[in-house]
Amino acid sequence: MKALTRGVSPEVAQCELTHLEREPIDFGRASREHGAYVEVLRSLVDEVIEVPGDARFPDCVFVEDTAVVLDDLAIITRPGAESRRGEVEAIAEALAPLRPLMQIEAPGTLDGGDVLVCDRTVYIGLTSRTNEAGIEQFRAFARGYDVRAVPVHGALHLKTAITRIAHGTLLVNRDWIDVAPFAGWKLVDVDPSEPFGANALLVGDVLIYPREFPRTRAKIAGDVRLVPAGELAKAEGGVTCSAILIR
Ligand code: CIR
Repeated sequence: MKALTRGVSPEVAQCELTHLEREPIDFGRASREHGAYVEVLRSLVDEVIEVPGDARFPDCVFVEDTAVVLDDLAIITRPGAESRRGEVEAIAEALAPLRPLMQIEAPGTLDGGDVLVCDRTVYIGLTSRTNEAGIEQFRAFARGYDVRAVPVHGALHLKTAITRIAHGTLLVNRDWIDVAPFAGWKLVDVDPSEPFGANALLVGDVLIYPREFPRTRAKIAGDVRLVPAGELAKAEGGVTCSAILIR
């Protein structure tokens, strides 16, 4: 497995914000945090492809939103936030040698943070960033996958509300989604004091998880690697957002 990451933009403090109030973001601290995350990833995958950060794109570290890599193709997104649309160019270039590329086009919008791939089932959040047209285009590209739209309320992305933490198990904050579409899965609820604790990154059998959510962490079994994620959380990012896994 490979992972693709992108450096923190020196302009990260000017990031998009939807549900959070703006707070100062320390570029140095955010970069150190990201460096620690990349090191953990490096210990779990064969190769980390690092695309440099870009001052033109404050949110570029959240590389997950720019592409979804499936077994036999990669779908380059059209991010819902206009300020982020230019991020896709460098990522398409990095992915071109690895997969045939498809591209979401206007009027479609889609952020990778809304796409939860579970083997051949793909759940896609309908959010302020991802619209019906984006999901329709994704479905047409992803032949052989069962693509299901999931409404999300009050969270930025589907994966703010739900992620996979093990084979057959999802971690969820039910305040933001109805869990009916996830029948058949074992569900672990976040601790109510840690609403942002549902975002975890499963790499093989190992879970990368923010060290800021100890109560939820205590509910998770298996091999968990804790990473600092507090500075980029001020930019509304979680641990899935900063990597694209290429299996
Ligand atoms: C944004 O609003 O687009 C960024 N500030 C945060 C994106 C986080 N990405 C993700 O959850 N996949």
